[in-house]
Amino acid sequence: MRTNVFRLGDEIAAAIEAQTPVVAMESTIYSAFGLPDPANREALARCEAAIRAAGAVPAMTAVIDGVSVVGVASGNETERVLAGTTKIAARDLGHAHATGLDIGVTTVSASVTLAARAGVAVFATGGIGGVHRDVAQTGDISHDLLAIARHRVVTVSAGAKAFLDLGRTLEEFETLGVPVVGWNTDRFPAFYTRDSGHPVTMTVQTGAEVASILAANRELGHPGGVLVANPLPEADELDAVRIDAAIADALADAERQGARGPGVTPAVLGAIAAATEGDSVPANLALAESNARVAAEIAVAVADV
Ligand code: PSU
Ligand code: MN
Repeated sequence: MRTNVFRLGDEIAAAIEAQTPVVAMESTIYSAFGLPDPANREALARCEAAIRAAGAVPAMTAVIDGVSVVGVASGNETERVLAGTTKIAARDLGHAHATGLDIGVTTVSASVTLAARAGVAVFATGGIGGVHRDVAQTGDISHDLLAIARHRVVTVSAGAKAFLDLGRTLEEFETLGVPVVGWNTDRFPAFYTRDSGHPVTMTVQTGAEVASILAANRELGHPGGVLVANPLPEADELDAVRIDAAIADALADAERQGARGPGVTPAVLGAIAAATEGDSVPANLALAESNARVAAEIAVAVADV
């Protein structure tokens, strides 16, 4: 039996020891599942710089040689992760270990699980998974939602991908008992656009407010995490009509390709990038960086509580 199931990167272990704020990051969006090369590298560099500039340490999660890692080292280890071709959700972590998987890129559900295991309270992503529009036929609901509900970690996201059923995604969060907190907004963002038309459950302006929600939930014994919904910067917003048309085409495309299960999200993201002639990519980079910055501000506040 392999003994090493989990490890912290050296810098993260030292940061946790010194009580320096840490922000966990997923790795699926920085792989070919999320963004084309070299946009993936640029996204990672911008997110890490934003986190450091705000006074926190970035900790990307991944599976490396069968070990679940929080804090992938820069250089060769990061290169291997960016080139990863196996998508790992929370339920896959055990199997990845048992088989000694060389590289696995972690989704939101896996990253939140590993952040909780590491004692890291804040996690930044681009957009979470959610309830798919064809859920009545497929039953497709991302495990991201249950993982966020299960672990006491703050997830910062630009809403959920616009190709999902956002109304039903929000209903699911209500069912699961997850507060959906708007960062300087009372509307749930739709990833490429700032307003999905759906309200959030509450609005906050500061990291301290989020830290206070987390602390209160802990004190009250309310389990699970908080979703912070951060709209992408106004300057990077895409035209809603254009993106809706691209999404409709992308969903039809993914269906034609016969994408199923974990293959659906990457197929649809690729088709949206093609349909918008790449305009979705800078928007994706800008929102990931903005989420990283907000997550770091929250992590700094959490460390202060
Ligand atoms: N949104 C993006 N890019 C991504 C993802 C979401 O813009 O790469 C990834 C995230 O890792 C998320 C996952 O956790 O897709 C959800 O996959 P699924 O729908 O199979 O649960
Ligand atoms: Mn799914």
